[in-house]
Amino acid sequence: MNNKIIQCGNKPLSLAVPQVMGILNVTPDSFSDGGKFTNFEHALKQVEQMVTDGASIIDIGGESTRPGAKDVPEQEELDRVVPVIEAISARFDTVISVDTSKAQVMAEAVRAGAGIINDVRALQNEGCLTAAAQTNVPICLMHMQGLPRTMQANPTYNDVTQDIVTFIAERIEVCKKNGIEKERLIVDPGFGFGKTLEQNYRLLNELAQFEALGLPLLVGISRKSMIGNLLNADVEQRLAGSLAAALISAQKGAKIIRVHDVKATVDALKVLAAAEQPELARG
Ligand code: 9MG
Repeated sequence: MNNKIIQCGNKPLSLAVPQVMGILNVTPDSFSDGGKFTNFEHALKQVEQMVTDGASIIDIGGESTRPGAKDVPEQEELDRVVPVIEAISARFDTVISVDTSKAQVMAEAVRAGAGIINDVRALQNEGCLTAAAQTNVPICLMHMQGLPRTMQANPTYNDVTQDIVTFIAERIEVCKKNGIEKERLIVDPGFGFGKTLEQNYRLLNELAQFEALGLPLLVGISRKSMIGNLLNADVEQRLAGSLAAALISAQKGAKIIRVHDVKATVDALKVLAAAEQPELARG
């Protein structure tokens, strides 16, 4: 059920083996690469590198979701992401994902060529269910407790993994009632979004429980505080921890891994694949 091909607009994407989603933030304030790719040409170069390195999806965000991030007005977000999506769509044969929680941005981004909607608010904002239903692309429903500005204040759960599985199961039902078939959905526990360090690692340990939802699982841990705080490492020193988390996620069933360091992650996943199926190992 989870090893399927998903249709991302006009591009099929096989999830038979875990796919790497490269991150392209077109924001001046993102936590890990903040501001580096706001320049248009620089953004396209970064996409070219990520595609060459083996990313099969590029996730473009125009509003930072890091803890404490400020809201961005709709027109500003549109101005940041739509031209970049149009340019990538014209130049590269890659699946484009739009990281947004705004209905109008979802609609315009898909029109411009996005093949996945990645919503960290799981379509809870006004108009998003309708906007997403009117497209034909897959939608990633991510869990977040609270809002980016305050979410790390005091996250509380009865059972972190089961509470999140239940939340996502409820969102799947809401989607179905609003005309979004289950087959179009991808699920994501939302590492770092309203979770303590211990809750994040419990969730990682128990990731296989998301299989019960019967949908592809997306995981984003790359360079996050759950790596930095555990290792006492600055953002630029989090590669080894991020790779370990990517491999654990893949072993526990993740089909899409959202990362900054595409080449290193692709290499690590190739080693995992060879160890899992030595008969397929080739030089
Ligand atoms: C936009 N964004 C930042 N972190 C993320 C994560 O873990 N998952 C998804 N789907 N999107 C994310």
